[in-house]
Amino acid sequence: MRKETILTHNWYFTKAQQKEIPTYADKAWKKVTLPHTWNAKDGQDGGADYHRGACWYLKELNVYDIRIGREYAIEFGAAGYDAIVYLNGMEVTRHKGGYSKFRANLTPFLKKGKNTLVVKVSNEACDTIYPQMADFTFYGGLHRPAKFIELPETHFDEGCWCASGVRVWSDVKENGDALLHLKCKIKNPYHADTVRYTVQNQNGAHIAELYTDAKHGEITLPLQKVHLWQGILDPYLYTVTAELIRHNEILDHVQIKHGFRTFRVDPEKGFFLNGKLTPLRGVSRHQDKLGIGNALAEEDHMTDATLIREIGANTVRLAHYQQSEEFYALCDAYGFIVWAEIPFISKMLPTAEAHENALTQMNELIEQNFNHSSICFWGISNEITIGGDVEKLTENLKTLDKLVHDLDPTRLSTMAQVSMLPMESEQNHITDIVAYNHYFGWYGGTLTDNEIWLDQFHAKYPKRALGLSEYGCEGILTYHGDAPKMGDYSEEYQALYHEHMVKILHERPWLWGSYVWNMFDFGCDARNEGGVMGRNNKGLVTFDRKIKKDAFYLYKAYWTAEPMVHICGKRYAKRKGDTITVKAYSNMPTLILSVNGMEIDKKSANHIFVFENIPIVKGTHTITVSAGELSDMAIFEITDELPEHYTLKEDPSEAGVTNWFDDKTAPTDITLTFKEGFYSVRDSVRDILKSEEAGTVLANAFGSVSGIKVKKSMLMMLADQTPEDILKNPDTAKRFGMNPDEVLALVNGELQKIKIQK
Ligand code: GCB
Repeated sequence: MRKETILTHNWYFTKAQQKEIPTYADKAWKKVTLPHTWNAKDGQDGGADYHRGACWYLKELNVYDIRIGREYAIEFGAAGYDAIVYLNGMEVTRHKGGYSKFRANLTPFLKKGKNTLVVKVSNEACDTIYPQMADFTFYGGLHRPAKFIELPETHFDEGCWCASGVRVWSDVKENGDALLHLKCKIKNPYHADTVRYTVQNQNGAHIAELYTDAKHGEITLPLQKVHLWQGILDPYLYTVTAELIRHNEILDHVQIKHGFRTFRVDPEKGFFLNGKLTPLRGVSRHQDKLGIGNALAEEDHMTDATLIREIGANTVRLAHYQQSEEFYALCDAYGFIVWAEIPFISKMLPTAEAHENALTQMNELIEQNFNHSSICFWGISNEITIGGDVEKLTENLKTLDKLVHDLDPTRLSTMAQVSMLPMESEQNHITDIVAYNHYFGWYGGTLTDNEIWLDQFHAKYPKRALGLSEYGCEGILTYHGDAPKMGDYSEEYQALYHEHMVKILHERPWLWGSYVWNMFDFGCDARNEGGVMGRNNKGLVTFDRKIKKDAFYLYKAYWTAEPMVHICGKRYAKRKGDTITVKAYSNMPTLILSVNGMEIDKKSANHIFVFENIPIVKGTHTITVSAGELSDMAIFEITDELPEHYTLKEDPSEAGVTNWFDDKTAPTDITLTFKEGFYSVRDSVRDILKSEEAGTVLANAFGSVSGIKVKKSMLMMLADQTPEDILKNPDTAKRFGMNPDEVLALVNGELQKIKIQK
């Protein structure tokens, strides 16, 4: 039988560069436990300056019993991003990609007694691994668990993509009968080896037992009236056990959970689960957490899944990369329909090697997660046209899409488009279904632009299934007010934004899916927004998972049936004036408002209850909102002045404009000049931002081509790019009647007037 040992303790770590493969850890090395990242702190504190480089891990492996014929391997849940594994000074394997599982076969290098395992892991910027550029921290390290595995000579074969060796899928007929397909791959089978598959229902009751020869490995089991996996309503899972048998002995075994379900997407009607229209309404999850980065413990995954269950989401987009296998398993168990994706995001690299990396990551994502019944969609890219519709992009996307279908004919491919990609773009016809990221009402535009855009697309392409892959708005718990407005970062505006969105999405069941960006605040060391460094604050829950923002309860009211009521604005604890407005979210039809125990008002509403003009005097008051036994309470203090910190004071020069090119004419000469000592489009954004003036040029230019107000503080996200890279986008340049070369020459001309600041 296979044996697995989790290797958590007694790892040694150093950032110091090594001239040779280290053979021991001296005092300079620090003892760490896995999962581990070296960016837990500096990847979240702002400044776009977290440590990106090669670091080293070392661990002694004591192996006393090495048996001929057995295979010994080490498996890493993930290593961010480029890892080379050495055993006793010899290179065993190299793995490129920061989020997928991989194995190193140690057998040829392993000796009896003490062995030294060394892993060099690097998150240094490089041009062969995705992601290249994105709004999140690229945490370096062995950030998922590692296992030492001992396998019999003949075993279920994980192949080169580290799959489980057994595939389980099913066809469910309308009458509830099903065909369960079982397929395995065996390494080194003998001719008489057999495989036994057994199936148990969720209660552990035995359902079936069947055998096939190991060389063939494939068999189909007809089952009558299966208990369906019904998403969050009833995520019923069967267990399939595959055992490899030789003579009278079980050599190896693998266990897999399986949910019987069917799904389809109808462009005109929406998403169907088991034949029933089930509009997918949910959230996206970034995995990282305050203080620990992406080095999550099992209970961290559990906390996230439990919060997602609490809010009532029936779908999760696991963005923007492969997440840990524990989390996909939790999605199976909790019934979330999953969109899983690879980090082919924002910027495509033109080289064959980089494309190979995208394909590798897709192979790994699918092979490693094929058996998770919760997954319905494979995402091939996110906002990939930001970097321009560069040569080979369409071709590469098509190869990725083909790979998805070759590897998995049972699921749909999708991609998340950037807002400014024109509806007419041919990129919208590559995957089976498509979705857009829109931030109307946050980065620009108005709230109603959301439904206008969605309805226009749907009217124009009624046969193209459309989803909203991202929408969201920053909400920082410090800022409050009665007149929230776009861009004020207040908890109230975030709530208002989502009130609009939840309603319009509810009214459009034909949208196959929608995903709040994001369930949790997350780390992006380059950000500096709303007075908070290093973080994207669009979460419905804080980065530490400790506080649920008001918008969380809005969705809970819409999406869950268990009676709940929530008073908004508890953190807006000091109020001014002789009347107040109390807002509550609830899934009850009628609520009663009481002030200091006295019933004041009664209202019936649809999830959002606004009690206006409630007379109040100075002092502290207890506000209660109730429905029968159910109630929530808040304390508000009425004062003469509101605390200053309720309003964010931002430097107005921070925000760029979106019409910078309007009064400019295209230059006749598009040759780029590079006067020494002056900025140009070939300097990095990081360098350009050192000058106030040059930073403003950049914010204005980027804001104008993207159509959203781009703040200087947000530009650090592009720190290592040059304006030349970014401004190549032909779609956007057209808006000003120019071509990308003219846009570039214009911006370059402006930058060339500004002296470089040291
Ligand atoms: C997007 C990106 C996502 C960002 C988000 C934002 O469109 O896909 O990675 O974090 O916008 O918050 O700006």
